[in-house]
Amino acid sequence: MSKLEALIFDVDGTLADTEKDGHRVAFNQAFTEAGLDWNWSVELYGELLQVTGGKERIRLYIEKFLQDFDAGEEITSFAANLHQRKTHFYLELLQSGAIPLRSGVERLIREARVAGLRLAIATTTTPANVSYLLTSTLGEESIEWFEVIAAGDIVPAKKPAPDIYTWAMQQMNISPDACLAFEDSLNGIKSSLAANLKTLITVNGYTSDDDFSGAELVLDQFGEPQSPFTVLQGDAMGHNYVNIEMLQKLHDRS
Ligand code: XBP
Ligand code: MG
Repeated sequence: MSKLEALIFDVDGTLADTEKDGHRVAFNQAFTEAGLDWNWSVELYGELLQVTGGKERIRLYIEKFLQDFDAGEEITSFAANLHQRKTHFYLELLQSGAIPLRSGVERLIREARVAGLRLAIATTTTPANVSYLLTSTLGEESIEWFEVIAAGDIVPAKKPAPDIYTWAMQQMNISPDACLAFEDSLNGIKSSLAANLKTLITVNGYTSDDDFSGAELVLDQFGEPQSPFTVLQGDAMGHNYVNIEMLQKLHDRS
């Protein structure tokens, strides 16, 4: 059994609760700016989250709900242009500090650095969204803390395909059994398990009913010493907030 060497984090829903009050709001701002009478409610957005990738989500919406929609141009370029404006609005939200990191995330990242663990990111979201989230919450230098930031269109197939995790590990020249993955959704765990990664889940409002079979542990949050997590599935081995000692035990247990 390899020693735990690296932590690979998903972004949306894991590092921060970005979907309901972040991405969804930015999509609606882009629709309004484009003069479209589209509005993705919290509920509808939850349905559209079945597909990863913002451009892909726009296309799903059109194909599923607006079959006779005439974009006036090729749908792929229409979706890409609309998505670019959505990203502009999302980055504004991040810069405003509207989207904080989830409970325990900053503490765990800092503890991992002290412990000498390698850090990486494997996400479907647009690369700029990652750097803006990190710098707006952890400061400018935090981007350097992550050896690899694997994001968005860098791979041909997005989650639930394993590509983004496999690509990140190739860049790090590391094998899955020396890593742990952190995810929040069914698409996410399908991706990390297909990449042969032990996976710790923290659920959120959109994913609490997802099937996390195969996860090492399912929690409501990483937690803090004064605000413990709730175990939803698996054995936390007597711990009540996620720290490096717990992760090493999780990694080493068969
Ligand atoms: C979540 C996604 C992303 C975001 C929106 O990514 O599926 O598409 O919802 O970001 P992950 P973009 O959970 O893998 O971090 O609009 O930039 O795609
Ligand atoms: Mg996610």
